[in-house]
Amino acid sequence: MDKTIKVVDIEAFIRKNLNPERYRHSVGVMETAEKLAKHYGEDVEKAALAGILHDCGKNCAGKDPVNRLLAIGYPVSEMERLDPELLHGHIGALIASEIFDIQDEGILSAVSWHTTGKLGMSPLDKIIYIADYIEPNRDFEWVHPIRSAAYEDMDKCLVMCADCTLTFVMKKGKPIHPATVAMRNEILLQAGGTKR
Ligand code: DGI
Ligand code: FE
Ligand code: FE
Repeated sequence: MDKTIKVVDIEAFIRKNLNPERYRHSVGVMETAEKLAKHYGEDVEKAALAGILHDCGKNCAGKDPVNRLLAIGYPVSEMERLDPELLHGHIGALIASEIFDIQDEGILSAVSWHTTGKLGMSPLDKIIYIADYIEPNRDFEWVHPIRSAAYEDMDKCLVMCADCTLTFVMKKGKPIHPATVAMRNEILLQAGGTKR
């Protein structure tokens, strides 16, 4: 199937299944991911598809995300069981593959891990993680320095996004997903210990 037809189909699915704000956010992530991909010399079509798809697994409440993921061998952790919102990326990848026949591992990975990040992030994983933070509809205190860093130093920007998520999660008194800590440590150690 042609990429343009796929994006139109996916947009229609998201418009129907998610609320208008989430639809606008998804289009914003798609467009921002395309810009980042162009800037960093990555595949623009894959970035667009991963961007429009990234939150398609939202609203999976009541649809038993835990058992759906256990059934395909994803090892759902205690934290994810208690807070299934953490699983919407993995459910999104399932929907992408089952409903839209997206079989590209790079796209599926970027959708799966966009909430927590993971060890060994690919450039496309990083683009979607960052685009989710900086798309034009996002408006919060830390977004401005994160937006400036996005086109200067992708890894520095990734750490800034992770710091922001970790601060948000800690303020809420919730447990921190180990994949975010692993990703942040890995990037910082690759940079010799710090990105500041
Ligand atoms: O889906 P979005 O709102 O666009 O953004 P997202 O996929 O980054 O999801 C954000 C949600 O995930 C937000 O409600 C906080 C939650 N979250 C992210 N990291 C962690 C987390 N929740 C917990 N408990 N622990 C985390 O480490
Ligand atoms: Fe999300
Ligand atoms: Fe999102």
